[in-house]
Amino acid sequence: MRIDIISLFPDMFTGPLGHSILKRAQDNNLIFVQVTNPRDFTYDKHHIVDDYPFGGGSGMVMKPEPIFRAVENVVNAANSSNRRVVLMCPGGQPFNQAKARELASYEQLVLVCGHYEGIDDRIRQQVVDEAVSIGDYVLTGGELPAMIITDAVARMIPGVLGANDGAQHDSFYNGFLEYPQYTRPREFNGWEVPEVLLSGDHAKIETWRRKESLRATFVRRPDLLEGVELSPRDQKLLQEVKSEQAGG
Ligand code: 4GY
Repeated sequence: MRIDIISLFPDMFTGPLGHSILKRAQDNNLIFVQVTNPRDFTYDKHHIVDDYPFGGGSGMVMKPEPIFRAVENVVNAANSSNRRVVLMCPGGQPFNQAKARELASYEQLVLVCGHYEGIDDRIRQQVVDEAVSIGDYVLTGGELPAMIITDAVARMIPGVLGANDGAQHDSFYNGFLEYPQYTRPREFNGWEVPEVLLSGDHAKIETWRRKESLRATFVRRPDLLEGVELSPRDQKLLQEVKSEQAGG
């Protein structure tokens, strides 16, 4: 997969893209990520990328031509019709795990980062396929959202998390929160690891994990259980959780 980020501040991305799993994924050619600066697509002497808003008002608006040319350039470079041009915008579709999976299915993603008071709306109308929001708050630019989307999308690509593909085991992959994890030592400060995890009984461990996944969801994010069709086994486990939570 190829991810093109259109941003006036390419240096902001060197940290997140240059470390850990995203770095390894790029080194292994599982993803190709490139940041393109619209300022490199200005032809005037001062490389102007923003201007005053028509109709008046405070702040500056990003001019359409540099963004248009930057997108055109990366679209031509990828030469794939299987692409999505996505605008980072608080008014967009909510970004969640389902959206990450959807975006991971494209050969090319073009993430457009606005800055200042926003971008000329003709870009949104004519160039952008969809706007996406990472949450109901306003940031100073689309750069942090683009990093978040790159991260969440990249880890859906087979091989990015390693050989034993972890994304399938995620909380949210099956719609519930993750069960608790433990590692050595077995006892720390007098705090013990749950006995069942040391039992070696894999069926018992699987049932415990499923139940604790349901418990975490019921306690912390009950909204995720609304309108969900549970298997008979999950219904039984959730009933146990509910009586235990009521009692303790
Ligand atoms: N929230 N989700 C967001 C954002 C900043 C428009 C220029 C968000 O995705 N993007 O806050 N983006 C933009 C907002 C003006 C800065």
